[in-house]
Amino acid sequence: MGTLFFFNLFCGPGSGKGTQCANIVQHYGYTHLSAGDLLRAERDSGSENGTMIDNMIAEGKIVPSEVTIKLLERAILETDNDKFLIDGFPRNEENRAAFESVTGIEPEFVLFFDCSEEEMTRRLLSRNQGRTDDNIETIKKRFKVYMESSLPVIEYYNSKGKVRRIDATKPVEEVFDAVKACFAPSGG
Ligand code: UP5
Ligand code: MG
Repeated sequence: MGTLFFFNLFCGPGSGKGTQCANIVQHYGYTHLSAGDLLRAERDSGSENGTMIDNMIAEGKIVPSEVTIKLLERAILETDNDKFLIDGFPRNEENRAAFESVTGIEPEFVLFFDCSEEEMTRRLLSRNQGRTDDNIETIKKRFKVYMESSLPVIEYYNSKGKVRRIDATKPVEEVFDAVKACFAPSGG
């Protein structure tokens, strides 16, 4: 797959991943790969996996690795860019190990947006983009899955010194200032 530079944004639901990815794309020319957006597009395309993906998202559960990884690989191959930011993936240890063994690539670094559940809930409930998982019942399930399955991945990357933690409770512009500071040392 060649030499790719990529990093992950890996944080709770509603912490502002999508919002900051748009800023990073504009400022640094990365290609944004949102695993959630790819799964929603696959669901809406009438794919044979559509119903399964729809059910998993509505329950806040993690779609099997092979499905998500195939979509990410396809998106990586479809672009000429060699700089990627992967938003909302890997979501559990199995996702991470499978992606690394299939692609042979590891992130340069991982952005971790620290945000309280209260604030994330408030943002999700006021997003108003018609997402089937932005209701209080599913939001609670998403937090549970995040705490149980996703946080261990952050601990793994932390043990490798790859995590850059950002206070994501601040306004969008201030969060982006902190994001930019993370790019500075690596010359990104
Ligand atoms: N907002 C953003 N930043 C703000 C700020 N600093 N101050 C005030 N408001 C702010 O932001 C959410 C809302 O908050 C927006 O209205 C924004 O304006 C405002 P957004 O940037 O959209 O947050 P984001 O972190 O992207 O939230 P999202 O809901 O997309 O995160 P999730 O991780 O829940 O969603 P994702 O799309 O990644 O996954 C959805 C589901 O897909 C998962 O639950 C799972 O079922 C499935 N999935 C998999 O199975 N596998 C995968 O690998 C990925 C997803
Ligand atoms: Mg998002």
